[in-house]
Amino acid sequence: MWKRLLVVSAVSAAMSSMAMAAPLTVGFSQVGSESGWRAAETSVAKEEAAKRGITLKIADGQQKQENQIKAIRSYISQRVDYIVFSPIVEDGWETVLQEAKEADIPVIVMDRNVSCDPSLYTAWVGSDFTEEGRNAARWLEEDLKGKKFDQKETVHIVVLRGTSNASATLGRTKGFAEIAKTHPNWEILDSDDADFTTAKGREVMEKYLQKYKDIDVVVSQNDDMTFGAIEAIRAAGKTTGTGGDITLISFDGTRSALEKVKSGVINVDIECNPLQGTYIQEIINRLGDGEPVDKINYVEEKVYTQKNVLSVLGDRVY
Ligand code: GYE
Repeated sequence: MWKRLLVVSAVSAAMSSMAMAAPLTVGFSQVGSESGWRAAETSVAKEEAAKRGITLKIADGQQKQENQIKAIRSYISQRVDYIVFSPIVEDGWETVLQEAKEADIPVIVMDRNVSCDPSLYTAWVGSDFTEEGRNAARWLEEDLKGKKFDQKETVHIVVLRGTSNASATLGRTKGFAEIAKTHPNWEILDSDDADFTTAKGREVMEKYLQKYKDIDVVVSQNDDMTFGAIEAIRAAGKTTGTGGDITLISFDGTRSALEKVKSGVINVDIECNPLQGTYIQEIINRLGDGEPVDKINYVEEKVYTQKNVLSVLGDRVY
């Protein structure tokens, strides 16, 4: 009898340690694959998961909120351990996040923000997009100092915005506008959503070049749109960057854009850090150990110009 009991408890101890060692499953609902930045974010998430033996399920939302909602629902029914998602837009997530909460699955929001009640998710990791917008304007303030635009002449600006209602778009627009408003000679001629893609960036820029004779500054809210804008500007016979006809401000800081900062084609790139996978891993570890986590987690970011770009290009992985 005692022997049997011992065997049974040894077996159940082994089973529970096996259960404890069972790999975590994380369901990741990604926005899509619109940009180089997005590709980097996805590959970092994969690398981090692989390093730690996490089973990572990825669903590509293909730029549609309804696809992301479907993916989150399917992760809930699969009973994954954690749900991570990068929301295409800020609004409209209440119902599905309530469902995840009722199923007791922690949700970590990544990169862009959601506007709903924060009790519906466990933590958010991403960028301070408004500060990124301010940084772009601060750089422009400095750059214009001592030039003909300083105080007097009008600076004609166009803005290529990202996806409509995405927090990256909203924040960068707001931060830049906040500072632009304080300069009576900065005139924002136009701004349109160009969806964070090269094709749209080119299309909107072509339209602006036909519509406005004098464009002094282009603020392009990601590198991919910037590449499209460069093509359109060159096709119109103009130059960009250091000493060029049009000053080019970009966001993201992907390797291919930083190469263009180095060669002077892009004046400045406001970094947006896509390495959130590393931060999320930390959060998952803490939650697993029953430790508290911060609700809001900002990633670190810098501003790159020709002066400091070499310091980062060497070991840039994305
Ligand atoms: O800037 C852009 C992308 O949400 C921060 O989305 C992200 C933005 C990034 O596709 O390139």
